[in-house]
Amino acid sequence: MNTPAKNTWCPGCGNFGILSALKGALVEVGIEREQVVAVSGIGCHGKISDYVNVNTFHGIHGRVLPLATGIKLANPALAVFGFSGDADCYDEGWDHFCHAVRRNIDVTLIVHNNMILRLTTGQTTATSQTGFRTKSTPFGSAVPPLNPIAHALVSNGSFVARGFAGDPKHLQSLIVQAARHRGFNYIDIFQPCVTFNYLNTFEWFRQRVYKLEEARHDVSDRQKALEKSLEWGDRIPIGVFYKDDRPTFRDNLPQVRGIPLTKLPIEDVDISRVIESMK
Ligand SMILES: Cc1ncc(C[n+]2csc(CCOP(=O)(O)OP(=O)(O)O)c2C)c(N)n1
Ligand code: SF4
Repeated sequence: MNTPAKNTWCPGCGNFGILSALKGALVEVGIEREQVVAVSGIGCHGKISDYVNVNTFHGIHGRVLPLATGIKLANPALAVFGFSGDADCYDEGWDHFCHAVRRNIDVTLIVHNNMILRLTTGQTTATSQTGFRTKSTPFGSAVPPLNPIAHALVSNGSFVARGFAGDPKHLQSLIVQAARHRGFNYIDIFQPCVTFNYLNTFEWFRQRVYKLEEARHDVSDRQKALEKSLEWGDRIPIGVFYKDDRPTFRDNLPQVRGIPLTKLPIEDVDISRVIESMK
């Protein structure tokens, strides 16, 4: 699963927990590496596509989901994983996220949520805590953070989960469940940035997180999941909030439901009439 690339993440970064959980999950699920595509965005998180030995596409900022969607629609045999940051997904890529959830695109999206724009050396993102002082908010962030889990739930998300990079074994089990589920498999991960986020540290999360499965949460109850998604403070839930089976985007698209685009013969295609019609 390793690549020859030199890992340049800071020692102790939460991204290591995600990388280790991902590798463990791919081995546990037993998908051949040729069948896996990892698409990543721009940021520290985006480097993950250099460190795992599968097919990879390091895209542009905020565009993980359009790329992942295209790959999956063209070749549904592939297991497509998207890796995004909180700014990459919840700021620059927010519109793509909203629509991927309701369309139920059959990909797994992993968001490395460190609650800060790291690669640009520390500004607030949509998930930064109110009052958080950064380069862009010297007097503290003035607005409440966005709640992406609640948003995914109210938009009919079919697999909605949250993990913690400080508990890679639990995170691995979430990625395994996501990889085995058909639909938009969304996992937000608390990923402490040990260099720039002095507030949301490993210790901060360790003191607060608890596992939904240990609290006997019913993953088929969207209403209860929504209640859980609003919990924030001394106790913060991680685990699967909600899961169901509903048709994916591809199932509802007659034009791509048949033979995959990558298998269609292209030798005899005549596009001259289309070109003519556009003149
Ligand atoms: C279109 C575009 N806009 C802005 C940037 C500048 N930029 C680079 S990384 C980044 C955000 C990084 O934050 P996040 O997605 O949270 O990832 P992290 O570095 O924290 O993993 C931004 C805004 C860019 N590269 N491209
Ligand atoms: S700056 Fe933060 S997110 Fe980036 S590698 Fe270092 S610890 Fe990780």
